[in-house]
Amino acid sequence: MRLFHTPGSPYARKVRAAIHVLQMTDQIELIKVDLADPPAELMAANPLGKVPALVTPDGVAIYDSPVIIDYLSELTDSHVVVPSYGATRWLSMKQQALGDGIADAAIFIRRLARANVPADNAMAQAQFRAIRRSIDLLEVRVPGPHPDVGKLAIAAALDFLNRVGMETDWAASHPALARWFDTFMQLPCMTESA
Ligand SMILES: N[C@@H](CCC(=O)N[C@@H](CS)C(=O)NCC(=O)O)C(=O)O
Repeated sequence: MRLFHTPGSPYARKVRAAIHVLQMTDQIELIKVDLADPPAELMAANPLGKVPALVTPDGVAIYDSPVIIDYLSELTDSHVVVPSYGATRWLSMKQQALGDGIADAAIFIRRLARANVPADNAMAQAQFRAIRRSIDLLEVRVPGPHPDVGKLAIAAALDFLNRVGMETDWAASHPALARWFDTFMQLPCMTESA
């Protein structure tokens, strides 16, 4: 299988980390793409032109990141990354939505900045508030230690904020979440997928 990705994408990071947890690294070839000049193969696989996108040996394209992780989990008949049912599943799904949503907001803010929209613009400010509310919630509902898809999404999103230098004081003002993040980032799935 081939995974189109960029090293910097938080969604691709989540998928690479899931691949590690599922012990599928030797079955998936990582194809790094330049989103400024996306290859025809990526466009053929995903009409949205976004990464990550997975192509199976039969040529079937799978996107977006939650679907890829669900697909790989089913292939391996594993519920380690995507819990199968009940409260554990829904918490994990919800955490994935929150983590991906933080990443969505951060990416939107960066797009506005690239288009020379000032940071105090109402659209940007609404996205900053969404990120702050999400981080505040995570401080009172600190994620657990198990690397399921929810925790992978949250860790990938927080790491993305750190890497792009956005909301960089979140760790100082959210000590419980910062402790979780520091420990979680030491897991092999996170160090190996960086
Ligand atoms: N919901 C998608 C989001 C994917 C996404 O937005 N990827 C960004 C990179 S971080 C992208 O490919 N952007 C290129 C574009 O929008 O043209 C997922 O979870 O996979």
